[in-house]
Amino acid sequence: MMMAVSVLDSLVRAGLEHVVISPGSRSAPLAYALAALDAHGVVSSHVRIDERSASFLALGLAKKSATPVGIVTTSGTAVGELMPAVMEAYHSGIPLVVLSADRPPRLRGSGANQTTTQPGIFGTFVRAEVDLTDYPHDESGAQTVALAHALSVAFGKDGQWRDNTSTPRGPVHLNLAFDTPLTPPAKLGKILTQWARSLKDDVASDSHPMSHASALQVQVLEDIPDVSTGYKTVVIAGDSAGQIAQDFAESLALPLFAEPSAGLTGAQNAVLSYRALQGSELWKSIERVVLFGHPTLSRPITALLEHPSLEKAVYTPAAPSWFEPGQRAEKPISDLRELAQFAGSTQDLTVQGGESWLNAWQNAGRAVHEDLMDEVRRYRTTGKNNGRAAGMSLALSSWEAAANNGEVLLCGSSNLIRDLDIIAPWNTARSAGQPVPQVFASRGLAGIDGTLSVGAGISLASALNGEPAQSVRILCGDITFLHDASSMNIGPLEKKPHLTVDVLDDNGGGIFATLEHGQLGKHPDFSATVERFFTTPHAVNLQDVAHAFGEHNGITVNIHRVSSQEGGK
Ligand SMILES: Cc1ncc(C[n+]2csc(CCOP(=O)(O)OP(=O)(O)O)c2C)c(N)n1
Repeated sequence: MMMAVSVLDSLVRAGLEHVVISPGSRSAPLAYALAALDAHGVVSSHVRIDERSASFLALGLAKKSATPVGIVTTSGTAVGELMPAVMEAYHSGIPLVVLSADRPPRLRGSGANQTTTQPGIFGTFVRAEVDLTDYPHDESGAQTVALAHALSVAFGKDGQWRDNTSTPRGPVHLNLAFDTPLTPPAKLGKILTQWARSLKDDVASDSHPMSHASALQVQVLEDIPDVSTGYKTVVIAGDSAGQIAQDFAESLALPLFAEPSAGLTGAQNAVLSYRALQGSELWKSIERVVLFGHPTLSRPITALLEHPSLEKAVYTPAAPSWFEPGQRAEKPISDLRELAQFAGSTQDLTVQGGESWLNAWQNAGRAVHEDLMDEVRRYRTTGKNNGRAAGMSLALSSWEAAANNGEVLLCGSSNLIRDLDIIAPWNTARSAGQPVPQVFASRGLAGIDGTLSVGAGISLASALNGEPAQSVRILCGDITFLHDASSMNIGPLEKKPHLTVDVLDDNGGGIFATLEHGQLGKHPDFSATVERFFTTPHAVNLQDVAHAFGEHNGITVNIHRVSSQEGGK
């Protein structure tokens, strides 16, 4: 019990606000301590049966709150269930603190029930780990040091608890060995209450030096130098680039290619439907590329960033989580002034016809976007699904609903985020006056797993101390929805998220039709293989699935069916 209390105490003092827990006996000391903290409003706890759902819920909570979130599990396979979310968190730099309960060392390897090798189980996917077998009594102090290190990594701090930008943020693993008895003696109830109360006072009085967790890096553009050079430069804003990408592009009059989850709040420099301009004279005339964030959505952007004759730079204000040093072609630049010198200013640069570099791009993008909007309008009036018209139509509706209703938009992986990428109305007359919605996506590894749970986490991040849940709209395909359907199982004692899920049901993984398999699937020798092994049609009534989990779990599901008569698959 002492270890559970000590570890949670340190985490709360460091800034932990949310903990997700799944039931189990070995983790009982953590559960009882956590219950006391929850009852006194020190942390917000969330209970989920399925550890995979629990871990993606934690991922969503951490994504939105930009601070570490705890996940408590019992021993055995329960710990392994966390792997996908831990992998995603590692690659997208999201801080999670895994607290796995374990048997004491003398029982490990002995065939004891529900006992396996938990230390090191996450391999390279955690930024720090510690096996707490004797904490806080360990005489050598090594476990205390290792725990302090893991906490500092999770909270983005160095050993002196100053902001640390040299280690990437990400998940850490605390393995806690608990011996019997696993339940607190009855008299401990009062002591746990006192502890929770005093911890609440301490955290509220803000006196402890560890109480400020550094939020994930927010960069502000200040005094960009006068840049006299001019190159035909474009700025790419990949996932989690942040508003700095737009500010940078604006200050140098550069066109901006922004992915939906770039994290922009305004996008005056955005080029609509930018990827459709690949192959144009403008595209061919690009000389330099500046990258913010992690781009994953399109082959034109991948090709641009791999182009051997272009000069490329990537903005790295802190150690990035999404690539290893030396593994990318772009020059890493951490200083914005140096980056501005690299990019050059296009204020005075004109292209053929006398247009400015920026206007030429924005006009070309607008023209393509208008054509795509014609396809969307045609689909909406006739039901004819030409190409990705149905996907673009739904993506646009979800974006506009999110913008108008003040919802956060979460995009699942696969086609729809790419449809949104090409149809996003960043700065059109139609979107004038509309706020840009906050958009998230799990682009670390672009898995189709955990999407509903991540959405619930984003929604519940604000639900501290009785605050209402944030409205979140999820845009996803039918397979993505089914993959995580069991995350709609939210118990009656739990805080409810506020979710609307827009599902495009095209009866399988439509993305494969857009990849090489689509062509092969037309060949009689391969069509059955492609359908069964890639598309995976499901024959499930998705609305029934949603209903099965109950009307009162805070989730509304809208199914948008695309049948083959409409030109779908
Ligand atoms: C966890 C995981 N498993 C498998 C994949 C490979 N994959 C990518 S997209 C996709 C199909 C998604 O189908 P759906 O959600 O219906 O979206 P659509 O392709 O129709 O847009 C699959 C299986 C993945 N990205 N992640």
